[in-house]
Amino acid sequence: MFIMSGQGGTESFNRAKLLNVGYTEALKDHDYGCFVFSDVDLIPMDDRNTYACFDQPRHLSVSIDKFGFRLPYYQIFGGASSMSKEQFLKINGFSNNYWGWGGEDDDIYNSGVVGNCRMIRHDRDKKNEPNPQRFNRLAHTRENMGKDGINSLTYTVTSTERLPLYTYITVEVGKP
Ligand code: BGN
Repeated sequence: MFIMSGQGGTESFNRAKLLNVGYTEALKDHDYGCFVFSDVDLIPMDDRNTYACFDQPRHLSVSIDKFGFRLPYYQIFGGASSMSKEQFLKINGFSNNYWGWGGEDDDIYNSGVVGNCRMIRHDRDKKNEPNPQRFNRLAHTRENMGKDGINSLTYTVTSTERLPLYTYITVEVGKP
């Protein structure tokens, strides 16, 4: 199943929370065992980059045109990644506390091989300014991950559209 979770309201963007919502909502339809988390602006260029789950969490978008088809830094885990249900629950999902741009993906990271992607060019959205607190939050991932994630996720679904190729849910995720 393909879920697109979009943030409603006018508060700061929270990418990681939307990914947690996608995971939670998908499980209401079926007991899925594998989850692929992808930004909407990323188009895979090579279908040998299998969007599936592996024995470890996998970073799928390892080579993006915007970054000259190279990893911008070794630990990057943003863009597109896959995790089994078991792997995801082991780390309690994504943190719910990264508001605005940056850092939420560094909270969990790993790497892969044939991940060429085109990134759709766009300006930074309003309410997604670089989050000045991300450096501090990142220093405390291990202390917080047990209580900040899937087990503390709160949100309200405001609309669900079942379209032919994907389900589009709009969700209120609260504010910082
Ligand atoms: C990094 C961001 C990531 C983002 C990549 C690629 C941070 C944390 C700073 C300690 N990380 O710099 O979130 O995916 O750039 O754009 O800002």
